[in-house]
Amino acid sequence: MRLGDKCISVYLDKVNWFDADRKCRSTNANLLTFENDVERSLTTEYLKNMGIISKSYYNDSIWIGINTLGKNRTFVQAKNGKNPNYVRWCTNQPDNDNQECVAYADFAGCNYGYHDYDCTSVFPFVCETKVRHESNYLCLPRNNFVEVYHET
Ligand SMILES: [Ca+2]
Repeated sequence: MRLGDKCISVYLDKVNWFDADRKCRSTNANLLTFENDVERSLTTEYLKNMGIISKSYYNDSIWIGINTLGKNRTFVQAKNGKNPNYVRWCTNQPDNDNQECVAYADFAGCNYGYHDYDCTSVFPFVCETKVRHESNYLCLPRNNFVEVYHET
């Protein structure tokens, strides 16, 4: 069974939220947002194996495609302005009116969740696209995307 239905591409260079969002859009993708807890767990394990977001520390984060820019503390998906389907905040997050972008980390004992953070800070990031069922290749271009799914 396929879970997540997504292709992801991991960028290790640390950039601010705006540059991460721009880079994903330039490849016809979007910054990562989790649709459910299974997808979150699978992706987290993959990223930990790559050696990112493996430390229990707010600064070992990746960017998430959710922000509250111009939204007066309502957090919406950057790709469509809609409320996220799934949100998992870390303890006591979001906590700061000056922090308008969302990052993901093993932060303050939350065992991986979202926290609001300064958009101009720099983190690695992950772009996502839908799996292309109409193609022989589920994730194109093959050198940019890996297929994230789970066989049962
Ligand atoms: Ca915060």
